[in-house]
Amino acid sequence: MTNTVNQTTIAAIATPPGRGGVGVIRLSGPKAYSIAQVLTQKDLPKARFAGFRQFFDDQGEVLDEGLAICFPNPNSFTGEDVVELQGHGGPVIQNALLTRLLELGATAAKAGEFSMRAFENGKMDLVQAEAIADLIDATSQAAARSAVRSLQGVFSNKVNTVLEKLIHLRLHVEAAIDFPEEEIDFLADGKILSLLEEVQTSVAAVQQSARQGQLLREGLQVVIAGKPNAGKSSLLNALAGNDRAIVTDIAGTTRDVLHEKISLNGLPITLTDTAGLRETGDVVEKEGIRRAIKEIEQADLLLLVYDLSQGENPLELAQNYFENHLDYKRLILIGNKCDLTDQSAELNDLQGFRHITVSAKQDVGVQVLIDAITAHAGFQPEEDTFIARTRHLDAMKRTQRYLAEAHEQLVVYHAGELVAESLRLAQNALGEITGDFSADDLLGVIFGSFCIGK
Ligand SMILES: Nc1nc2c(ncn2[C@@H]2O[C@H](COP(=O)(O)OP(=O)(O)OP(=O)(O)O)[C@@H](O)[C@H]2O)c(=O)[nH]1
Ligand SMILES: [Mg+2]
Repeated sequence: MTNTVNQTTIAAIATPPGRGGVGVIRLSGPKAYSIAQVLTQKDLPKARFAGFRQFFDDQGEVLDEGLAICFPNPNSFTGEDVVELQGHGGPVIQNALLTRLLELGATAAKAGEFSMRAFENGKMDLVQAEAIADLIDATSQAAARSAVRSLQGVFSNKVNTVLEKLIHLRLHVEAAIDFPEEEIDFLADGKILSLLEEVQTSVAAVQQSARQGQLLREGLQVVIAGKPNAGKSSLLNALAGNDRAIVTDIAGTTRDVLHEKISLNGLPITLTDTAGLRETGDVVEKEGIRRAIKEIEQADLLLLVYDLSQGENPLELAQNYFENHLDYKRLILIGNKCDLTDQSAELNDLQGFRHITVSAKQDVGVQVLIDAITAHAGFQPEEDTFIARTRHLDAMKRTQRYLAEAHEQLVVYHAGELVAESLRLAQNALGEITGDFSADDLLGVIFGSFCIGK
């Protein structure tokens, strides 16, 4: 925590743009009170009490009227002096009020600047600041609930518990190095090794929960591909539960890429329908196929659909089109139109590939497929799942790598100094999650993605 003292006083409209009964403008910084006083031409209300005030322009004309509420530092969202002005929620009046505050010496807040100041002043850590953004952006109840849990510190506490263990371990290692005559004995007595392994296990456990939280936040990209008329669009409709995509018996119906955001067993999914893959001279279709291949390459999971009634070999299809594009672990083969054959809907294995027979049209086997998709993602949200981001998982991966290095240096080489250095790097990587060790550019990236007024 840097505890920087900000000299500027920032202002922003905190409520969403548009019309509403109330519009809130936030002011934060050393001049928040004096600016609000000039604006209202009156003493400010008592701390945390709402006071009715008129808001004046530079000519002494009333711009708007409403409530002013003061939050003195350090007991405010940002930790600075904060004034909230609750006027009427129209874009013109809100902008006029904001312009007036800028005239009086405030600076327009950048995206995420209020949260950044809250972080800098130790009001919350990075995970909690990110959780606010995730809560606001949550697209499902489950995502919102887990964002609240992160905001309340569930994730941060887990990280901090591991950090404490890691620091404790480092103290042991540093002590061993400080007594060179006994260093080897120290390193070999098993205590350090068992502490290290305990830290590795703890990081793995947090990693496992964070992976669930990241899935909840970022969802899974699932792409449907296959030959024309295999029933790809029908499958998208069956999974989405509505008639989103056009279905006809004409081969080559879908030409463009089509995205649909859905939730399967609580897991957010972006489902993508693509043009049927075949050799063609048609320029439009060719472009559609080029785009389809691009989607396939970026998919977390590919559903390769084929028509059971055509007696095709799906593995040939997979090889023809995806040899150079596909990691086969990301593939489920789907035999569609089982209603036209004597096959029943089922999940089985086809030469090591997951294989499911369904009827998209008759909605047979679709739930089996849904379960296979969420199982593929390893999605098993628990009661206390917290929201997490790729950034957090990356930091944990690096932590694990440094811990593994420390383990090797300890067990194989008994090299105390190297163990210590790897552990220091592990601590830095883990500390990045909550912001204990965060570079300024990382902070810029994180807070820059927030919205203004937050
Ligand atoms: N009997 C039966 N017909 C199906 C099934 N699924 C799709 N069809 C039919 O197969 C034809 C093609 O379906 P689509 O969903 O448009 O196939 P597609 O793979 O999207 O085709 P393109 O967009 O042309 O690549 C339509 O006439 C569907 O009604 C099924 O499970 N059973
Ligand atoms: Mg289609």
